[in-house]
Amino acid sequence: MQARPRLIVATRNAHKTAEIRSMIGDRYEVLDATHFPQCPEIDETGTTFLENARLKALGVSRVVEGWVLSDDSGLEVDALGGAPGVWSSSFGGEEGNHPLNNARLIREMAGKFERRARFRCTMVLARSGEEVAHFSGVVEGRIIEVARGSEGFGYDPLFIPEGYSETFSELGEEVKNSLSHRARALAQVADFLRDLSRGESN
Ligand code: ITT
Repeated sequence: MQARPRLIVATRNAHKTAEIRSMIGDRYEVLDATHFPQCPEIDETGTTFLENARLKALGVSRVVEGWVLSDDSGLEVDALGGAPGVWSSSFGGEEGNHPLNNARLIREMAGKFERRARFRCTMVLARSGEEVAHFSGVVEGRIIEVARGSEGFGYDPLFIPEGYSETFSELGEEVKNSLSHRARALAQVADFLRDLSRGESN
């Protein structure tokens, strides 16, 4: 079997890496920033998903060889004017603390009739410190009042995708990875890389 090309995900979020690996791990050897001690901590100082995705992809691709893919993602809730959005990871007051984030979301949504929300994911593909392309994916849905389910991560126990009656956490990995914001962005990345490698071999 031919060796799979390496795709380095510019993240330290093990859940993101696991989802990306489960979606394209048959075609790419998926590694992340935790495999490369030279990867810097990247301050996400942007005010859009694209700005932050660029900071992460370029920061890592300056110090690691090969294809680097970043993922900046978050939840936009209509009744909260699009919050937590770019600040999804620290909504509860502490970076990456999912229980605190979910507790704040439940509090802020208490008694609200308008429950529409969406997950958004922006990915930047980079190489040698240069952006090559960017992609984005969205999944529409709604926020429920009490967390349900045990799979996934982040806001998954509070989010029901459109067309379903269970949360991402209840639906589980296979269903989530067939329709999520991340799956939709990643499908475009995979098409882009496939077209590129076909072009190179012609
Ligand atoms: P990296 O920056 O290292 O990639 P991170 O978790 O800080 O990891 P982001 O800055 O992109 O990543 O923040 C994403 C946050 O949005 C994440 O912490 C969750 O709170 C939420 N989120 C993103 N995708 C999600 C998903 O598929 N399911 C549930 N919550 C998600």
